[in-house]
Amino acid sequence: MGRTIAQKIIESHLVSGKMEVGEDIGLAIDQTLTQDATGTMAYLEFEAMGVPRVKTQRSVAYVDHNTLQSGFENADDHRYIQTVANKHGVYFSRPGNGICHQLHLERFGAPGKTLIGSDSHTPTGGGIGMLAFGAGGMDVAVAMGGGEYHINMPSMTRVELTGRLSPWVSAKDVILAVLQRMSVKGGVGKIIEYGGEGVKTLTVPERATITNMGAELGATTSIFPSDEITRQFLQAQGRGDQWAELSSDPDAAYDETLTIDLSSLEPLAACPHSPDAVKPVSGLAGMKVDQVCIGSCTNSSYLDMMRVAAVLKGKTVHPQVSLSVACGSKQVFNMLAENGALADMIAAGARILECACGPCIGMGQSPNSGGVSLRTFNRNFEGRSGTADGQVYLVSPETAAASAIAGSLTDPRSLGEPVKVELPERFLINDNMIVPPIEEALMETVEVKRGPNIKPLPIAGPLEESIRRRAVLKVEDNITTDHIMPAGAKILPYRSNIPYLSQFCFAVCDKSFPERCKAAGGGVIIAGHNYGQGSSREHAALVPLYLGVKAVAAKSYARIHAANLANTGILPLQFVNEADYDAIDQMDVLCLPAVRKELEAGEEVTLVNETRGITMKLKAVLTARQRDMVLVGGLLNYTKLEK
Ligand code: MIC
Ligand code: SF4
Repeated sequence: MGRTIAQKIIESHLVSGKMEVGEDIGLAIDQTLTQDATGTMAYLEFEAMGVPRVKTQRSVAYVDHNTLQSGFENADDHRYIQTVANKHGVYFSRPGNGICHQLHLERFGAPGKTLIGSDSHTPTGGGIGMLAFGAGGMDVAVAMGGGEYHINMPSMTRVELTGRLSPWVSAKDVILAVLQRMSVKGGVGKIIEYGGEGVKTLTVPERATITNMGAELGATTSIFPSDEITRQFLQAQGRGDQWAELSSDPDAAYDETLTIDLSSLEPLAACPHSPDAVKPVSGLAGMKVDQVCIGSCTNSSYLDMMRVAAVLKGKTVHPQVSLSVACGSKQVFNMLAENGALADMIAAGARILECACGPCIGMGQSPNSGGVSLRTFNRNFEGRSGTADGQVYLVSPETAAASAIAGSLTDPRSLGEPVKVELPERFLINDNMIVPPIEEALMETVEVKRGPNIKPLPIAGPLEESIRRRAVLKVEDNITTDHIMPAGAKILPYRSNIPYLSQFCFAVCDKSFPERCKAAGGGVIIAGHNYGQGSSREHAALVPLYLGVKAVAAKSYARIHAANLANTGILPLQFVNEADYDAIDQMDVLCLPAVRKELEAGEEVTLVNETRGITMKLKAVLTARQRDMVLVGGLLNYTKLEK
């Protein structure tokens, strides 16, 4: 039988396991990326492994998240990452160069390669035909050391694109339409492959917007074919030699197919507080807007920015609106500066930010109390903007720009004649902000500089024979990693200081959690479906570990978070009978009397709710390898033992 695009790349990188849906497979990884908010941990973990030099074809360390330096912490972390990267064979992208995913697409990504990144939006690379996965920092550290990356073999979903987008309707509306149909958990365990006639109407940056937000579907990754359009993009980046054609076989079998008629789409918006709460802009039009933010790894390409500039040209941002714009990379920023588009934005009153994640991760530009903020970003989780009651809507750059002028949510189709923007034949190429690693022979001359904010990593011990702890927290469905371990300008500088971070664990849902958990001597977290959706931050596992969390019992998990729990040595359990979720209240005393033996024997885990006198069964959400990992206290211990 024929192969899908993803199956072909998996086949050519398969190191262990069978390509059968649900089976644990180990892949060889060609490239890795890290960003600064997860990178400090990833490099600390890499150092702990004792591998002198990365073994990948290309590893890149980007600095794009923690760019507000209101104390020494972020600058120290940047310096640590720069020196550790330099020493161990990693390319370093200096602060100001741009957002990791945009940059990787421009300068390093290549069709047919595998990439893992310590950031959940790494699948942006799927826009160029890469098989790119978001992963926890420990997984990235292992891949840098030459180790396999493990996933469960996903099922294949094909999204058949027909027709062509109407004027003022954009790639963002395509992925919002997919989210509307599939929901934030509809992609779990799946690779989403785009195909059909509509593909050739979309440029690489547009495809990348779509694969980027596949993360919000919970998908393992998303991918487009690599075709003539991909070749032209790479050529315009001066990398035509890295192009390879990639398509699915005509008889490839998909487990599921969804058809999206591009011609029938209209501008859409994801309403607070979930990327799948999607409604047509036309139905919401007229809603007063306080803030508009344009940028992020989803929508900060040259095409996006040129369209925004064309809408803003000759206009003034509405007096009641604050508009911020951040280009995705220095390349984009520089080109806009040279062709005058930046001047059009400045003249209109846009607040120009540096090329970085910025407001997307709450690094500045939090909206006013209860403020309505339109953002071209990918996540609108509660509190993520830094304003607890901020109302964030996710929209396309066209909708964002039109609304910034009007002062209210505006359907861009009302602007009349569409703006015409084309990709350049040649992008402005200047890699002067990428520092290559020092040659191997001189490695010893590089001193890794560590600031006082870097505190030791918590490391789990071997799994106990039995666990008897309280249900220290009970939460609902769709809990995000932004709930578990919030980000934002005040907390992000402490990503390498787990003890400090721990004070904010679950602050969005329950400020008393850290104290209660510590006082109880740790415990078990009870959760609904899709627990841990969103980011790849392993801090959402490391911090609970530090607070003494031994296990999570949930109805289901988001992929990367489940892997991060196992990597840190916390046991991810799933209710065999979903209704048992209702048989546990917060602070009930729970006992897992034979957890270690049951796990070793591959049996279901028994949980006794001693407070209620009820016994139930749970399944460990672990592959055989992860089970061994949890038994010894996580991936670092496991990797050391393997040596
Ligand atoms: C995000 O968009 O949530 C982040 C911040 O980029 C995270 C990584 C992090 O928490 O550092 C992600 O998407 O993985
Ligand atoms: Fe940065 Fe936002 Fe993209 Fe995360 S989603 S990498 S915070 S721009």
